[in-house]
Amino acid sequence: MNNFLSPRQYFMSTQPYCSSFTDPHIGHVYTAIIADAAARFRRLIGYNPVIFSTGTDEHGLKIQQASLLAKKKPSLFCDIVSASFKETFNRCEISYTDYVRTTEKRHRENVHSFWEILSDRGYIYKGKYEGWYCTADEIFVSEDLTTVIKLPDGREQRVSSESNRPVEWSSEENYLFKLSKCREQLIRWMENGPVVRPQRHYNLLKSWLNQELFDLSISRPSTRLSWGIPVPGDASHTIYVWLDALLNYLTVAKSSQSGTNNWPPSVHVIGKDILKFHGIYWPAFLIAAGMEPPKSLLVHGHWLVDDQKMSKTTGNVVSPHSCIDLATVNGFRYFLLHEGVPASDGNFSMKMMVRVANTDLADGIGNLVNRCCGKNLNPLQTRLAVNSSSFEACGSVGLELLQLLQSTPDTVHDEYLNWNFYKGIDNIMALVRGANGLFQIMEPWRLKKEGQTDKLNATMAATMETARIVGILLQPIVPSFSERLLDKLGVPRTERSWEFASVRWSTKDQPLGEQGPVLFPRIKSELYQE
Ligand code: ME8
Repeated sequence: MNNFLSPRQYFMSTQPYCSSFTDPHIGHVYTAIIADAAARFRRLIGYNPVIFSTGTDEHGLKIQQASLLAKKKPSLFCDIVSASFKETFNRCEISYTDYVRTTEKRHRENVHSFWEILSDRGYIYKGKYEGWYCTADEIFVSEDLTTVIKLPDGREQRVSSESNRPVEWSSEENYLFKLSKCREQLIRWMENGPVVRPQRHYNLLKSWLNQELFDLSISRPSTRLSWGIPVPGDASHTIYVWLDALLNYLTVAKSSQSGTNNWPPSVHVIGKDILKFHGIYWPAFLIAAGMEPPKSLLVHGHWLVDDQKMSKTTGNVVSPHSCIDLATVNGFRYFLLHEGVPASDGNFSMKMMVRVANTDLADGIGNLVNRCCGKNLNPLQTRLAVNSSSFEACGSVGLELLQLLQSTPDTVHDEYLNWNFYKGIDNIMALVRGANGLFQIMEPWRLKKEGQTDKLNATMAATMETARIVGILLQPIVPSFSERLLDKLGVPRTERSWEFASVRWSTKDQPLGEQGPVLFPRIKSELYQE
C-alpha cells in the first residue's frame, strides 16, 4: 500500500452546484458521490483530517433570470434551491464536512479580500469588453467559438459551439483580469505532474495552454447583473460569477480549523464541462494572488440517459430521488460508481440500475450473508474463528479464495486511490463470487446432514471471513449497506478501518450481531424488469 500525501491530511471538494436548477439531477449528485467515495476511502486509510466541501454557487445572471421567472426574490429562490441540494446530498449519504453557499457572509468577505489582493498586485484593470456572452454557461465566447443554427421555427440563433447554448452580443466597460500574464506559470503548474486526471483532460488543457490566452472580463455593470458581489469600492460593477464561485474553495479553507494551512486543496472533483474554469482561470487567479494552485483535478464524464443527453426540453432528466425510491441509496450509489468510468460518458437507465443492484447486492452479497448468518447453517449465531486450515479443508477452491483474499485489498486500495472505483468494485465482486462458489462446491447443507462438522465449520469460517473483508472494502461505495453487513457479522466498529481488511487468523469465535431485515431485498418492479 502506498499513501501519497504527507502530512496525512486531505482537502477535497466538489464544485458548488448552480442554483438555477430547482432540483439536482443524477449528474449533479454523481460528482458528490465520487468525491464522497474518495473522502470515505481516505478516512478509512487514516488520513486526518479529511476536509470535504461541497455547496451551492448562487450568484450570476442565470440565477437572476431564473428567480425572475419563478417570481421569487433571488435570495429566497436560492434558499429553496440550496436546501433542496443539501437535502438530496444528505439522502445520498454524502459525508461533506463543509457545505458552502456563495451567498454567505464568510464567502463575500473572502471574495472582497481576494479581489483586493489581485488589484494590489496589478492584475486588474478597467477596459472595454465587446463580445458574445453565453448566460447559460456564464462565459464570454470568442466569435470563432460560436456558430449560427436554425431554430425549428426558422429563426437563426447564434450559439456557443462548445455547449450549443445561445449567446448574445454585449459591449460594456468591465474590469479585466490579466490572464495573458499567467500563461507561463500555468504551463509550469501543468508540467509539475499529473495534476489533471484522466489523461485526455490533461491533454485538452495542454492544448488550450498552447494557444494565446486573452485577458478575462471579471465584472459586469450592476445595471445588467445585480445579483452578485459588488466590486470593492465600485458598486456600479458586480464581480463575475465564476471568480466569485471558484473562490468558494478558499472560503472553506479559511474557515476550516487550521485555516489556510490546508492550502492548496488536494483535489477538486469536477465534471468535464467546467475544466477550463478549474484548469485555467482558477489556477491563474491563484498564481496572480501569489498562492499555490490546487494539487490536482479529477474530471469525470457525463451521464447520458438511454443514450441521450439529459435535458429539460427532451424531458429525460432523471432525479436522484426517483432512483433512491426504486433502488435505495445503496443501489443508486453502487450503480453510479460501478458503471461510471471517469474517462468517458456513462449511460444511465433505470432498468440497468435495477439489474446491477439485484445481481450484485441482492443475489451476490445478500445471498452470501444470508447463507453465512442464517440459523439453518449457523444455529449458534457465531462468526467462526478462521485459520489457514479453514481454507485448506475446502480444497483447491478454498486455497484459490484465500489467495484472492490476500491480494484483493491492496488491488482495491490502488484502484480506489486512482479513482477507478468500478475496477475496485469488480475485484470485490470476484471475492463474492469466489465465496458463493465455495458454498456451491462444499454444499454445507450436505456436510451438516452428514455430520462433517470440521468441513462445515471450515466452509462457514472461510465464507464469513470473505464477507467481513467485502464489507470493509465496500464502505466507500455503499456506506450504509456495508455498515449493516458488518453489524450482522458482529464486526466491532473499532475494527472496520482499512488495516482490518486482510485475512485475520483467530482462535476465538465471535457472536454475530442482530440479524434484522435482509441486507438488500430484490427490487421487484415490473416497470423496470428486462
Ligand atoms: O457548473 N452527468 O454548476 P452546475 C454528470 N455552479 N455530471 C453532470 C451532468 C451529467 N449529465 N450534468 C452536469 C456549475 N453535471 C457551477 C460550478 S464551480 C466553482 C461552479 C455536472 O450545476 C457538471 O459537470 O451547472 C458540474 O460538474 C456539476 O454537475 C454542477 O453543474
